[in-house]
Amino acid sequence: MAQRPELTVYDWPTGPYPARVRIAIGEKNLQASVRFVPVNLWKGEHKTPHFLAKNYSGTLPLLELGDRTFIGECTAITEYLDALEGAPTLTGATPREKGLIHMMSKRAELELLDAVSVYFHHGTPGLGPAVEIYQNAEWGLRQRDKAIRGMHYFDSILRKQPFVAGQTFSMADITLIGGMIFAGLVELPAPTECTALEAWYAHMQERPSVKNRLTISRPAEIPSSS
Ligand code: GTS
Repeated sequence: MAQRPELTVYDWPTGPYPARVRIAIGEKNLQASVRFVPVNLWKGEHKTPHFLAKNYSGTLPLLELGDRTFIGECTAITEYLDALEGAPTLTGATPREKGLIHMMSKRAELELLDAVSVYFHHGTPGLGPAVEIYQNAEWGLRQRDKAIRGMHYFDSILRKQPFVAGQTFSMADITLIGGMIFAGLVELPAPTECTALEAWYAHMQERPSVKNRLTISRPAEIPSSS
């Protein structure tokens, strides 16, 4: 049996970006290889010098490998996890699949997830005054409008195909799920006419990796050795 990697994920379990990596871990069935370390966003623990030394961007999630290499950015972490064992299942096997999945995942970030995030940090109280040292409400509200346009865009895509990047589930679906989770947290519902997007999201929430993402970090599930 292949040696399991020693992996540590620093995250905040309910966060939409951490959800992306938790879902990828579930899809790849790597739960038993991962130790989760909570970093409290609401207390600003992701902005301390100690954490910034690990991740310059001061964001979660962050992956630490056994040799103390740190990999930030959900896309990079997902690509790492997908390449670990056997065939990639989330980031594409052929050059065409890889290109399409990366493009659609990036669009899901730009047009929805990141836009909702900016809305949260600028157009709402965000993480509170101690953490949000600069806010620009107008910019936040513009990003909220961008997110709504993004929902319409992905609705049009999902009218034509079952998954965000084509005929199979991929990292692009995970990124859009992150966007929809964040939209739910900030009470930004999809416009009622986005029925294909809503149907896809209901379908996604039935996947075990999505359903169980919050419970994969129970201490009992962390192996002592394997
Ligand atoms: N581009 C980064 C990625 O893809 O990993 C963005 C990560 C990100 O923004 N993470 C959020 C964060 O650290 C976590 S959460 O909002 O989803 O819980 N936010 C805190 C901040 O101050 O930006």
